[in-house]
Amino acid sequence: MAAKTKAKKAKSRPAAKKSAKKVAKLKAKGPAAKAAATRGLPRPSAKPWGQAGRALDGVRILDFTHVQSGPTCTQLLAFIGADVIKVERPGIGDITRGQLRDVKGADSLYFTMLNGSKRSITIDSKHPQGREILERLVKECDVLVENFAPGALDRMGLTFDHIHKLNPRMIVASVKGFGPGPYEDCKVYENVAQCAGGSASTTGFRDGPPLVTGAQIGDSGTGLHLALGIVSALYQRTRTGRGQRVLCAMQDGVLNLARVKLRDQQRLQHGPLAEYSQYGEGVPFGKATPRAGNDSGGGQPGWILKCKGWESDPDAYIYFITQAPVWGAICDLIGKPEWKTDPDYATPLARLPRLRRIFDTIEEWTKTLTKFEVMEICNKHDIPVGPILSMKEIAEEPSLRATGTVVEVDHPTRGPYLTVGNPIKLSDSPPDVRRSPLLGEHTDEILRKVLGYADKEIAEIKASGALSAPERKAEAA
Ligand code: CAO
Repeated sequence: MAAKTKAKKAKSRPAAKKSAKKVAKLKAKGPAAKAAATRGLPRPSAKPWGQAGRALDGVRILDFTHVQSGPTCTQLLAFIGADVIKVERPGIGDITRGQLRDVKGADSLYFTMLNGSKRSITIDSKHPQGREILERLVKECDVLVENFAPGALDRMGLTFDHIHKLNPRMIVASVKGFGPGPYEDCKVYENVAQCAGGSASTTGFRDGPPLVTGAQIGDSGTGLHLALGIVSALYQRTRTGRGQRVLCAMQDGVLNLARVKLRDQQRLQHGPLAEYSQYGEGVPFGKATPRAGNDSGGGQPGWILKCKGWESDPDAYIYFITQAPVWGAICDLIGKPEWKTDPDYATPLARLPRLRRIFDTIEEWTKTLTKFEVMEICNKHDIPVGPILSMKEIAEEPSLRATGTVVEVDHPTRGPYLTVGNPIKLSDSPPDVRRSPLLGEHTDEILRKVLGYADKEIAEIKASGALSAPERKAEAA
């Protein structure tokens, strides 16, 4: 039977081929072939670059985030065109509005620098009418982003199942401290994540305690991961038509950024880590990846070296990388041309046990020049170096202003302030960097224009106390 079928198939193959060709020919003329050629995409826009809207135009985000991790994510999405509606607790708002205040009565820089380009609505999510408004917002938005403590969203009645019933297209994106496991119920802040994600144990000097870094890899780092998860889910939704959950745990985010240290943990089983300076200093390795001071994390040794003025300027330093291909140029610059041929220094492998001596010698040279002079000279020879820039220098750097990485915006109560604009440059989506909203600044606008409430209904909602702080609620009652 099987043989018969095979024979039949073999016989009919040329005919099938012919008819397939025919279909293909016919199809080539039809709309399906056109679609296949363009993969379902519209024709390339003929509009000039930057005038075809923004990347996330038309995406509306229900922003239930607070503090830093979640707001980093939604601010970035706002910069690339999403309409971000930040829901805040009446009277209080995001707790950071009042934290680390520098101008009396004005929203702090902590808040303003993480909530630009958003709209703010105040809703008491535990008030029955507040709940109702929230549910209407769920139906009108594409993505809900939150970073409450575990369980808080469910306690508001907004379980994923309920949200999915209200709006099956909605993407529900969350930052939590830990993923499922023994710590999933814990509240987590930046430094907790840096410690639990493996960063702190590998940062600092060998003879000192673990250190946290100034870059907010736990909060802002996880916010960035979440933003990628959201745009991925939005893209998948264009095929499936349905939303999904996106979860980023801060521990996972930090570990992802510290992956080279997990790499080293595994290498350690096969012998000492020769590029760590402790190898050259003859200090034995323990069982875990050690703190590496300012050693480079890659295969090209580097260290931070003093520059002219280091005695009084805490930032007169430069990061210097002894990249192998430019070793000869380094030797010439520092007045050690003989190292180019000396077998103790000529190859990267020979240099590894002598890194301390090498960097001390280079430092003798860098100390005679400012960090910018070292940078200028080294760049001419393709030697990778990086000046230690203070935040003052960064704030004043004209090139960062010119690219929109540092942006000055005006604010009605605090006046002009600097913020970090969009670090992701899209050639056809100009960034939309605006000041942060005042608490509840857009409440009426959102109720009216997004949710379609009439003036009379808005007055009734206000009287119910669903949009006001407890004192005002008592008055309303
Ligand atoms: N109306 C009424 N209640 C509201 C509200 C609103 N508009 N918005 C928030 N709330 C309520 C929540 O419902 C919650 O109440 P319950 O605990 O009664 O359910 C409460 O406010 C506060 O939520 P929270 O527990 O998230 O806030 P917290 O200040 O105690 O904790 C934090 C802060 C960051 C530790 C915690 O939110 C958390 O662990 N988040 C996840 C990890 C994270 O993002 N950390 C980074 C923070 S940045 O360093």
